[in-house]
Amino acid sequence: MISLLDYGAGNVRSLRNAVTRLGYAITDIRTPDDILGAERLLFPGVGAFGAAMGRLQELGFVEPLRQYLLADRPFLGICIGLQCLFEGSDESPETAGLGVIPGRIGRFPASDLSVPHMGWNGLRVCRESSLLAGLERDRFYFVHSYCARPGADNADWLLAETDYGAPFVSAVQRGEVIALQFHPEKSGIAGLELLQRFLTGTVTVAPFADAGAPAATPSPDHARTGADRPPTRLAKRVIACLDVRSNDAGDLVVTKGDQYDVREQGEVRNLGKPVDLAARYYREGADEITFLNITAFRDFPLRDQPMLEVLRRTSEQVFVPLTIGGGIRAFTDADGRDYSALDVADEYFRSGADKISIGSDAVYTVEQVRAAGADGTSAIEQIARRYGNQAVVISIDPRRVYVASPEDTERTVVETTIPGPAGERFCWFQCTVSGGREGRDVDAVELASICEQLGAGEILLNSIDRDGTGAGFDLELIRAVRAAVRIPVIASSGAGSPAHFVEVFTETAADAALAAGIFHRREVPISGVKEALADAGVPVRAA
Ligand code: 1PR
Repeated sequence: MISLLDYGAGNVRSLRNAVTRLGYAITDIRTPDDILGAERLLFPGVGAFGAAMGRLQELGFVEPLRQYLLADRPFLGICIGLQCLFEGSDESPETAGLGVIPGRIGRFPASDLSVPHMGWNGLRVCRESSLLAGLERDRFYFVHSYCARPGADNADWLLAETDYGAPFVSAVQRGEVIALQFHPEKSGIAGLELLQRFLTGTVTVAPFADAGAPAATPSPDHARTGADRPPTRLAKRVIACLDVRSNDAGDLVVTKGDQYDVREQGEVRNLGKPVDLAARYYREGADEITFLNITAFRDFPLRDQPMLEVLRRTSEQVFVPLTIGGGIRAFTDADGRDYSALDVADEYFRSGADKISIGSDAVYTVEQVRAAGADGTSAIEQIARRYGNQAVVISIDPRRVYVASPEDTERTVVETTIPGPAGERFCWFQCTVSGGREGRDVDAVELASICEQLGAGEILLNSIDRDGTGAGFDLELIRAVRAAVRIPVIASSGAGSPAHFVEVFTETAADAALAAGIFHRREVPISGVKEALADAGVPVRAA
């Protein structure tokens, strides 16, 4: 029997789906006694450290959980579920952790690395464990801004470490108690394999004393047999994007526009069925899948049951991160009932999304913040507070506006190598709303920067000029936005060949690249993109 400690603070549907897919039934922990009665306990932490520990306190779970752990009973903690095992965290300094592992969790320091650490990274396994045997070369999906560092005080727990700047603790194990900083339920086949090993209860680990470096080395590296292996590297992500809408016959289809015009001879282009295509991209090695409900700006997404059903069915068979965008905003329905953007996001998360993406509403929010400051009520702030920053993606739909001189506008201007129609050498990137139909007086650089301050965790950077053209990504746009934020940036729009992916990763600091048309039309397989990247020395997760 598998017991799930879902303390109701966020989205654990992905983990439920993964466990169910592996053929196990889940029982939910509802009372403190359920913890002590559990046979195998899964603790998927979501949200912030303080919120997670606070919730455990409220529910009376802290003491039984400590007892369970100290009795060396089967336990798998994930992400915050690892961090809570420590004494405390700089994320919520006033809140005590479970204190089973000595030491504190700290934030990734300021550097030129994006934070959150988001995406697929490797493990340096520090001791023999059947949990990770044969998986040492795989990459796993991480998303976190805080981490534990390996040191003498946690050496007897350290199972694997990962590099992002300095090494951090990516897995711990002592006896039956295991915790992972990464998400096995979002880590494709390797992640499912690891989860299966825990669920079947066959995991053994070499004791601390067996694993050490020669006893003559009295350093904190004592147990770190992996410390001499090459550093791990965060892979650049390749994302498949599915723009979804109803066609004129009312069927939900994947479509793709040319500069956002999805009609061909009057008809909405139909490039396939959303669930089937997403499953295909998962099998072919996409690192993430993104759905954009592209007409949700005019229809109320909670009415769009087929779209929610697409998400549910996809999340049951796709075990990499799933993002959904479209229509996340406050809404009043025909009966006068009010819904907040958070209500819409809640439903998307409940249906299987790991992240949501906000387009038009982010532009209106930035206009308001510019005029009156932030007041904590925007969709970005509300959703980040409940689900964590990493769950909030901002989708920007900019279009170039050329100016003769930077003085001609108050917006952020770049000098461009692609002159405008009248030979202009400067441009700014104007944000649009409603699927590119309306331009606003906000530029992409300012938008990204303000959204980061409000709590967004990632930027999905489209380009209406390049969308569907196959002419390559807009490198000038990507550089300008990338330089303004520390959160990850996904380059989107214009991919026409594997060389374009190589270009965007070697000539900008984009963290991920997203494409639609070339994958839908089977012009290039995802594996072809990854091979080209690997040949160019760009770190990628093998397809
Ligand atoms: O404004 O919060 O309701 O969100 C609407 C979302 O739908 C936004 O994320 C917006 O980007 C998207 N959207 C709206 N209309 C369109 C359209 O095409 N008519 N799709 C649209 C934008 C952008 C990418 C695309 C890449 C790669 N699609 O996702 O797939 O440009 O394409 P390519 O590789 O073929 O060049 P809200």
